[in-house]
Amino acid sequence: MSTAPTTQSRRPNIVFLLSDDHAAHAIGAYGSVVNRTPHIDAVASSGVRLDNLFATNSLCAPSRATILTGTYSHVNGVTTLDTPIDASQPTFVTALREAGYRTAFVGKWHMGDGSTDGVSHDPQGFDHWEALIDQGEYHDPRFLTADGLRVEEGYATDLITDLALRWVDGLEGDDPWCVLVWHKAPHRSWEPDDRHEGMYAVGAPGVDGLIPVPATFTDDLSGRSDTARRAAMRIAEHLTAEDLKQPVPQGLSHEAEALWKYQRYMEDYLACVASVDDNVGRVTDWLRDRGDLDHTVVVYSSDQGFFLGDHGWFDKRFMYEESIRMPFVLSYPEAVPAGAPAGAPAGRPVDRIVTNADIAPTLLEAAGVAVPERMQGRSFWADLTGSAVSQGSPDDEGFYYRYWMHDDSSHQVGAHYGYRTRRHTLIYFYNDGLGLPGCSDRRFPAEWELYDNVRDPEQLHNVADDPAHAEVRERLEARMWFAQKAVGDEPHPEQPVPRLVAEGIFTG
Ligand SMILES: [Ca+2]
Repeated sequence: MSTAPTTQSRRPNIVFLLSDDHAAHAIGAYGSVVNRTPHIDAVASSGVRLDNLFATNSLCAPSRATILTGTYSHVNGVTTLDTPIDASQPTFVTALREAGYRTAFVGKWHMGDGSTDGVSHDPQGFDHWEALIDQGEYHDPRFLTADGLRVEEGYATDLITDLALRWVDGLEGDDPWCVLVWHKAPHRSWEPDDRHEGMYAVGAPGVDGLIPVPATFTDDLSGRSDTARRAAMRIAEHLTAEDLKQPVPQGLSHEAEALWKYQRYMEDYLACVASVDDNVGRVTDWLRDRGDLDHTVVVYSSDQGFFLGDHGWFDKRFMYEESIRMPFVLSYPEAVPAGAPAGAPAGRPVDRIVTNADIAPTLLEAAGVAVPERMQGRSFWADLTGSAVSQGSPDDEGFYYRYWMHDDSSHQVGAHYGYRTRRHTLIYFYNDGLGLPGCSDRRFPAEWELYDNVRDPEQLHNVADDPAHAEVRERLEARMWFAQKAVGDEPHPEQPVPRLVAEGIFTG
């Protein structure tokens, strides 16, 4: 083996593993009490674990578009599931390619295919791409490529890994490469492969009880907005026969039936995760065998979080913690020091607030490639290498969020935007689809929510109208106003101008 080159002389390869709807609280490194993910944990253990990385719009296609382009939904145009991407936009991948990287995409794209009015939605900027169509299939999936559509026999998570590794193995020469390995799992309808199906069911090897139920499972949402209560994401009421795959036992009480459905849902979800985890292990083993592990940036993340029975829900969309927090672990031994504190879950924790818009500039900085002007996110690479100089107080950190897909027919979550700091989450439900594709045309009254995430980490107490929080709410309304403006978005026309802004007391 030759002498290890320095990071200055050799640019890292990049393997970006992204899954779909994998909540951080179903990963060992994040302290999961419901499952085990030894291979994802191993990536964290040899590097870092981001504890406050948030989706700016907690939905599949929008998050993917933000991850690729480093821009917010209103800039990249992918606001809902029915607004396919203009794939000619610059992305971190096109920038890598222009800088000499070989690039490939394999797996779930989900930002449209074909073209509309001359705008192409198929992957661009990749030397090679093989993309599932729309949501894709778990079993014997169809892949769209530059040569057309074909069916691959097998299980999507295994196949996506196979195809990605095959592409890299076929490369010649020393130029660095970047491959996006974007899984369909563990997205609804949670279809495990034969190897993992039933592994969390009572009676399976090593399983001695039911999957633990989250503390907020029976949350009745009292004190919260009507918007929260309208959402059609209750495990007890809204999982379908296709989701559950088994007939609901007769004669159960409402409470027992909810618990039965929770168990059913989680058994399949976690079995899908187990397959993803195995495949993360396949990738890291393969890198190690090639002698590439030390100079490859390995990222494991998910397009958003997910409710795993939290507040009685499945799915995501809402600007609540379980939905917006994205898992993100990264290893790159040549430049990113490892070292979890003793007794802590795996991975050196990085707790600065960052978002999915920051991922693209971060990966570009890791590769030593200039960040295109258009990107709105900011690199957090220095936090990963440990060279970050503290900028301001953590109390000054915050990020702007917006969920656009108002009242879609299956989930019925109202459109909202908000601002989250370390301490608080402020949400304004404007409840208007604004005529966007995928939204209903029903309107509902605007509503506010405010949570103290330190005193109330489970977000059970909406204090938006609590006089004791009036001052903090006014300040947060003003900060949100300017954060929205800073990224070039606009408030809903019916939102009142915050008093501190209107009176010129807070000027951003
Ligand atoms: Ca998703």
